[in-house]
Amino acid sequence: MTDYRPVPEDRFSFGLWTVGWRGANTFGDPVRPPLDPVDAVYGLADIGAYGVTFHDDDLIPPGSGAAARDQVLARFGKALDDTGLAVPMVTTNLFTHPVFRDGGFTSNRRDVRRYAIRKVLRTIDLAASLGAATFVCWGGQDGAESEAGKDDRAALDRLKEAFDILCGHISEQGYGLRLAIEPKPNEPRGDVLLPTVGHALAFIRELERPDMVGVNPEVGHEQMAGLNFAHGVAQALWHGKLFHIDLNGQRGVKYDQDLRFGAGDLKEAFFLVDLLEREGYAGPRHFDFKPPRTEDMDGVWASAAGCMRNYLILRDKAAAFRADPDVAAALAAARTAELAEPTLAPGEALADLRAEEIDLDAAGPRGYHFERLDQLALDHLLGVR
Ligand code: GLT
Ligand code: MN
Ligand code: MN
Repeated sequence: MTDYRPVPEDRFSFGLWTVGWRGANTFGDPVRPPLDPVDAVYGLADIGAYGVTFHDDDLIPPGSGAAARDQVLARFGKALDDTGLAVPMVTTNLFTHPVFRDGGFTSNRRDVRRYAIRKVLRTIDLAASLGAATFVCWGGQDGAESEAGKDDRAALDRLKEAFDILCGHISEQGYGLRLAIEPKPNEPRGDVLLPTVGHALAFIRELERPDMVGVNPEVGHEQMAGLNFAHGVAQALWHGKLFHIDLNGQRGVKYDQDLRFGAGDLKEAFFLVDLLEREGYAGPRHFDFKPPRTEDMDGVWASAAGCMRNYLILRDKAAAFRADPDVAAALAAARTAELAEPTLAPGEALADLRAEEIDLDAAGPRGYHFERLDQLALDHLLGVR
């Protein structure tokens, strides 16, 4: 029996804004003191994470001059060297400052859009200098409360323009960076552009460099829209577009809860881990959660450790499920492998298909035996097998 201690090979990473979240919400003031990014790095290394991620403003206080910026980067770089923590992903804050009240890339105001692109270009250069492989773009303020003031088609044109500019810059500079769009259906805007994984995947195909852009789906964001997260991730994998992932917990269709991973829909978390591990997803397992306001700093670190622990437990459970001979028999009874067989045999003519007969009276009553299989999954998850 393992003690579920994470090791760097597990590739667990956390945003500075997660353990550093001070707990301010719409109705309540901050409940925790600021966390120095350097202390966050040491703390994350202590609990067994391999990587740390951040928004430009999480690390470099907005308005810092060149000297202050250099000093921050030097201190942060030393903490990375001391701990061996990597920076696998970086992103830009295009949502906190009042100037982004109507979004960044799709603000109706052109000067704001130009500022947003400048801010991202600068952060991309920083990301490349730290060796990040992925640059996440979450356009939380890119949306609307009403159709009256926003021309959605023009907004999509501007969004495409921004991504084309960013990809142009990355390839011109020869950076080894790829962009990952993070969809979200609403919050902070009434409705956000590119609300789901499916919308983002369709948008990417319209870009000049679709090969450079993928998705960064977040568990809670798809579930806020009532969607099945594992299905969304499976489709992103099918398109070769799962560039990064935000793991957390959400209970149902409501505000973005950002619970620790596993503390939401546990069964969907089980099948998600099963999918990521079986598909050989090689990217970071990135936690984007908010330690609840009830917690002091001890609770914050307990919550972060819980994200990783739950992933490791689910990884174990999923592996045991796949290795169980009863599961193999139930999978065979459910004919899951038959779905991998092309419906037409290679070279088969449509005439053969047309000529075939099915005995509907015999075929109609056949059961698929999915319930037995699903119960075996629950037995494993609940620890009785
Ligand atoms: C913000 C948001 C997250 C995004 C972050 C990246 S910022 O906390 O709620 O889902 O991943 O910009
Ligand atoms: Mn979220
Ligand atoms: Mn996220």
